[in-house]
Amino acid sequence: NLKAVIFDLDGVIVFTDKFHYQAWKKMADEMGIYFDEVINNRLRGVSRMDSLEIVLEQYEGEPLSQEKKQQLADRKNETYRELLKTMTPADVSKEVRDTLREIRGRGYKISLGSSSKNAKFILERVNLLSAFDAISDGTNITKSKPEPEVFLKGAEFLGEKPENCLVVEDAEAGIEAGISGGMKTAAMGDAVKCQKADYTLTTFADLLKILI
Ligand code: B16
Ligand code: MG
Repeated sequence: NLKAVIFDLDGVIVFTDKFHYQAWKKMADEMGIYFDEVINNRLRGVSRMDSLEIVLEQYEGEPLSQEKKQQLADRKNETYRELLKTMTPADVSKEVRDTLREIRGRGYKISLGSSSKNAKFILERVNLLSAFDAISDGTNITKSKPEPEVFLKGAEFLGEKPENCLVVEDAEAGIEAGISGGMKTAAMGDAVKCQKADYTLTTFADLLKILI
């Protein structure tokens, strides 16, 4: 008895991982820290400050103060936001737009469930804010995925019980968050290989086979 769908943003609706990569890479290069695509993959669904800690695993200098870490995270975010400004509605596929509209047309409510503090900015850039009935993102949580907080808030904002919600995720941490929140889960992209989700999506439109 699914009644609502909670979508992750990066890796599901839009693909901003390349911008995260470029922004972290710039910060890492400036600090003389090794950074590559494999490390970038570990940042999927992880909050900004937790991501920084992963990037700093390769740092060989003196321990950094909390203030310095905040500066590094802010610097990365400035670069990232500059890159986000290049996004337009063309960065969301017709498949995603049509599927979201169809899901709503079938009577399901739709929430975002993203770790990002830039989620609204991104949805505005790609003109998709109105496709969502609620937004739960990095600005309304204290614990990041795999903690279920971001999805529980999404369900609460929609007025739905967690067990009636389907979480759509591309990160293993996100699937774990959905499971521990008592929700049904659907995996896309990178999250498919962990084999923990209730459903596997080959394409975004596959959702229409689950949400009948
Ligand atoms: P920000 P999601 C996540 O978005 C990204 O996958 C992750 O790489 C990023 O560190 C996190 O948002 C925080 O983003 O720095 O913009 O607050 O997949 O949960 O939509
Ligand atoms: Mg994601």
